[in-house]
Amino acid sequence: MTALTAARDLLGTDPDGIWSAPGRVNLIGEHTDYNEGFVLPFAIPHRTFAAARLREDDRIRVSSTFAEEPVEVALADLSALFPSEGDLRVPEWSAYALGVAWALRDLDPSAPGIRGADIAIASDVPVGAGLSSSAAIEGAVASALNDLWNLGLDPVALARAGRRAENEAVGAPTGIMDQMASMLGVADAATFLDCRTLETQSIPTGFTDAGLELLVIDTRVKHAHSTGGYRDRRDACERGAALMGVPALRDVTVDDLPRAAELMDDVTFRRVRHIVTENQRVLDTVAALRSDGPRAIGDLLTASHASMRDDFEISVAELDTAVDAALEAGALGARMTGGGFGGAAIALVSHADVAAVTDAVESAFADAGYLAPHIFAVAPSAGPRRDA
Ligand code: GAF
Repeated sequence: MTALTAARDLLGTDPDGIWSAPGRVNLIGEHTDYNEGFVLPFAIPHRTFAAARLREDDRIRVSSTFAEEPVEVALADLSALFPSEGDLRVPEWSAYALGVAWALRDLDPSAPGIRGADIAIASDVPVGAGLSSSAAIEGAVASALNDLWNLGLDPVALARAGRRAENEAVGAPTGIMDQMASMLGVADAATFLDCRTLETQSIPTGFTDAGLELLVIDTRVKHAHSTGGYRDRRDACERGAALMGVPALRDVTVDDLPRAAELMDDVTFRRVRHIVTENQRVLDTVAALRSDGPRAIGDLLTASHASMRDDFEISVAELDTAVDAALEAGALGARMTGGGFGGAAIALVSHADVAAVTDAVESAFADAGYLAPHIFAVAPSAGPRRDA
């Protein structure tokens, strides 16, 4: 059964519509988003579907194929469920959806189109793999409510609502990359996003014409951004920016690094150095894609991984094994993608080398006694849409 059919079946009655939004991979630019820097993600073919139907009352009810029980609450009571009022009092999956409903309603609680709704969610985005299954839920629900409530919001406003859900409803201190990547996805192009201005440019990746595949290697080590490591890195970045006397690390350049080294302890300095050099690598990757094509970006991807492994220290042994094995078997470049502490790596591979790289990674995982990884190719794909 497809995820679209599963969402429709789960709703139980005829939906007013079915909407979907994609997950994402990040080609390069990790942890730069909340430092007001640059990122280059793209939407993937895996999608989350929301089948929805307006109700006569003011209650919102969300159900999902990954949970046994639906969650139902009055629209006006939504904020009482979230961490700003204490602990999260609903299952995390539902807080992504309910948080979006809360954030959209909060823009104008008296908007005439706002009513209760039943929303059923099903997804084929792997969960906990660093592919933004949460942003896909937020994008699908935001798209559904934007239409059903006649809000007329643009994709950036919907992405902002998704980020508010993540930060304030779920309590994960994330940036806005994932929501923007999902909401602004286009086929065959990555989204070059300036996280300070939220300006975007579509950058064609040219993978197919260059005979390349982008492989995702899901290590199956689950990660979660509402837990300590992500927040700790964010705190270190804020400390580094304060010591440099700038509003955000976006304002620090590679030339400023010697001064940074004098101003801060070694750990904070290495966190700062990752952000500063990663921002530069994003700019270099965009320039290389434009002038020389995707075969020219491999070394930048691999350098990004080294920086996350050694300076930002967010990799894990499984991710390093995936990257090393892929490179040894001929990948042009490889890196972990997403927030780290588990999740997935990506590898840029010539079409002819896909089987060899896949075999090499699978063997390395088996030799190390790790769970067998899930390995699949992804191509840049379209953003949200109404499917029915
Ligand atoms: C997670 C977060 F949700 C993003 O905002 C971003 O910080 C990413 O980790 C790291 O680049 O996906």
